[in-house]
Amino acid sequence: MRSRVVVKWGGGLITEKGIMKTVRKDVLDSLTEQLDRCLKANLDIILVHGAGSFGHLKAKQYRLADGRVREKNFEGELTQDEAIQSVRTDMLELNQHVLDALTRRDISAVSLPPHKWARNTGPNFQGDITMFGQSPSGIVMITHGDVVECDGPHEFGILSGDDIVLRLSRELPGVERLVFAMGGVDGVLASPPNDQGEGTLLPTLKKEDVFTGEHHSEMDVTGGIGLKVARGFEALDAGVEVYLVSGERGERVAEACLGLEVFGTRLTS
Ligand code: IP8
Repeated sequence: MRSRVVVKWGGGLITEKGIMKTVRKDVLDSLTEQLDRCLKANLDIILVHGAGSFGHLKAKQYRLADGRVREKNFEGELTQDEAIQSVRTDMLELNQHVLDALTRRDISAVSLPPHKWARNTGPNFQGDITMFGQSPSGIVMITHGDVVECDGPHEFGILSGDDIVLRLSRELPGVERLVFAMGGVDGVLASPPNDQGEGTLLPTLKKEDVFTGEHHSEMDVTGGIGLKVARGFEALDAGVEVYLVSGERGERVAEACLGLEVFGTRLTS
């Protein structure tokens, strides 16, 4: 069986997080070049991307992570139903930027947006993820964080790409590694960055270790680095190697995917 790697391109990496719907094309091109290197080394890649400024800002404004809000106690012109459609459309637009970057390097991909195949949020969401294991080799299967329908009174919610990567890593056959490519950090830090923006990188992280992670809850509707680490340890427990690396420097994402020595954080048990 060919080796399979699940990669998450963070939304804060591929978009300008605070500026509505702004894609970082140079970053996308670099990540795609690295993905190409992995494909040429015969890895099967399953790619999941986050939302960044194509999802979190509007989801936050219209309280989409809280599900149906009966009174209209948010600022904005849209109803929640219109906001759901709008965020889904914006996510398809971001996904198209990802597909375009792959096309520029002649990489074939199939994209399956969660609102078409998944229900409920969190790691126990429902949906047929076996589809992601069925592509012919060399074709990259892609999905992303999204607004999905939910059972019960919430009616809808936000399914994070971090929950999706866990399920893919755990349930698809042959997944050797899970790699989180992040923006603004080299990995998991022991303490917050200083005035020069430098923090102490933890090359390895055990469950009981203390780490720091900025979570911009004023603009993020999902869990930041804490969620990645939590889902990462669950994947590790299932026998998958887990790395958190910078997606902005060198070829660290490719190195992590290929199992080479890499500057970043590796989860250990
Ligand atoms: O950035 C969030 O996905 P994530 C999805 O992978 C939306 O956590 C629509 C905000």
